[in-house]
Amino acid sequence: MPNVVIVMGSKSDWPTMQNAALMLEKLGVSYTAKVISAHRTPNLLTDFSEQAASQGYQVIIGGAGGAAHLPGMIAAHTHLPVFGVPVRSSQLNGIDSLLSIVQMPKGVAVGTLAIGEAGAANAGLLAAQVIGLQNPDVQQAIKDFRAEQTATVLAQDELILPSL
Ligand code: RP5
Repeated sequence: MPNVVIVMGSKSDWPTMQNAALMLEKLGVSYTAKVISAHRTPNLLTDFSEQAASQGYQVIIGGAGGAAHLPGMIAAHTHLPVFGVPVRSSQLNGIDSLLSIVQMPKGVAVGTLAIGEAGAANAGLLAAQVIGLQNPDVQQAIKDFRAEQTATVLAQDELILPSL
């Protein structure tokens, strides 16, 4: 069974959530992705969440837009860590998604990321960091990614300010 499962409320969330998948791939973390809706398929959501740990998943990433109760409802049914990604909505630009994911009442935790693509990529990164605690190869891949990112930024600086 893959280590990480990416759950999204609709196929329309995939252009955002694929950024989590790309990050997991880059860091060598096995994952799968599913469409499960908190309000359109509530029974499936309950079954999935209750069985996620016994299925072998270690981290769940939940992405949804609008009244985005998906990550919170998953977290209510499992002890696994859940990271929530607010998907940008057409009406309120994702502010509704952010507030409904981030503002969890005390006692059930969802680690909420930024709205949109950056949040999805960082959810993949954070999930990899959790997996990396027990997996030296993933941990090394994260260190390499960070070093590469730093080198890229330093190179940009040299490009912009050659004479300083
Ligand atoms: C949520 O409603 C989904 O997560 C999606 O972001 C939003 C709109 O879904 P569609 O109407 O595009 O299927 O359930």
